[in-house]
Amino acid sequence: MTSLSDVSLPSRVAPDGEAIGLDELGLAARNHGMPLELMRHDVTPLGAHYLLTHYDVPYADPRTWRLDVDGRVNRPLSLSLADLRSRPEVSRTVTMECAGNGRARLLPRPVSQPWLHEAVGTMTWTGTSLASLLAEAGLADDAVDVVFTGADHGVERGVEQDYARSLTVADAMNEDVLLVWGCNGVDLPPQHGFPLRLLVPGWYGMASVKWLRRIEVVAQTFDGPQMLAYRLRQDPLEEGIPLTRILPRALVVPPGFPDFLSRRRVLRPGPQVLEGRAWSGWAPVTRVDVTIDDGQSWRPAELGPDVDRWAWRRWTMPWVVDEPGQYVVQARATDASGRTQSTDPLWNRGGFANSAPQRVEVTVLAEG
Ligand SMILES: Nc1nc2c(c(=O)[nH]1)N[C@H]1C(S)=C(S)[C@@H](COP(=O)(O)O)O[C@H]1N2
Ligand SMILES: [Mo]
Repeated sequence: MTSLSDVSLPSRVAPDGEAIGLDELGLAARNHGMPLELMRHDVTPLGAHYLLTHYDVPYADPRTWRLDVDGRVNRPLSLSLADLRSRPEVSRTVTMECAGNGRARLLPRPVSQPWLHEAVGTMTWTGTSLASLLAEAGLADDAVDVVFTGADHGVERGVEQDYARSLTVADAMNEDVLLVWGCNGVDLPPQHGFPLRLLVPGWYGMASVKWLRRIEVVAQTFDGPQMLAYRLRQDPLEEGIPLTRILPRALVVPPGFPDFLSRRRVLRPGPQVLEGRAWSGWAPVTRVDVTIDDGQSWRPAELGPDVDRWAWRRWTMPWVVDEPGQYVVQARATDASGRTQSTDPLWNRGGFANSAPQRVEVTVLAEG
């Protein structure tokens, strides 16, 4: 072993019949999902939000940590945590979802973090506006992209790198984008980006760079490896379509009680209320449809209050279960832009943006 290509292979699609392997299990154990029953909470309890960390969680000393803002700016800045915290504070409740959510359901399966449906969470994030910081630094006339670099370092598909992602100047100046140091009322935990992360509401999680240490304004389009990786492609060599905003999705709080191993749901007859959450990064959710017969018939659910522009919305649907037997419950979200969850998974090599509906298999027991 003398080169990085000996330890880091190109991306791969599992051949027919290849089960999830130990590499994928290792990733799944590090990067946990949110238990779906916790969707009963408007805000995901601390520690239960999903996690996705490509490399290692870096160690940061808050006393010496600094954020550098440089490149094509008129006044480069170097800020301590105290400098940042003295800026006007904003808190927003935001739903974040990994672009790979649903990947393990694709056939053939792209080999990577094998999410089922649980790579989502909603926290109340506290920080300050990115746009006002960039305005203070003053963007040069030739500014094109803003590059955000984390303190974490690794190798991926043969390329050694710091995790880095960019936004165009227009996207970075959007007033919703925040630099955050807190979540759910506490300092960011190390695994969520301590001491500072970017938060890009409405976008898939990869845009929200954790352990942020540098913001560099550049005069050309940034095409770092994480910009090239998060694209929808059928073929590894094609240019592909960059992932940006979150497609609409609804999930169901699994009803009844589970079997330990299969997670199959068990219910006793009687009145039930099915519930869940729905979100979209494109436009507010306007409709959720629910089926209990595996898609033969759909009925509209009732929507709960719109809590925050970028937070998921609760939905409910009464269900009087009178016949013992097997049921398959699914939910589908539609947003105000007219986007709706497709029932056919959108297959792509990266396994991204698979918003095919969750199928919840339910066994209703005979009375008694
Ligand atoms: N520096 C850095 N930022 C990162 C990542 C990372 O590995 N390193 N992972 C990204 C991805 S793919 C996702 S989905 C979100 C996950 O954020 P969370 O772990 O706080 O839920 O962080 C993003 N930001
Ligand atoms: Mo992700």
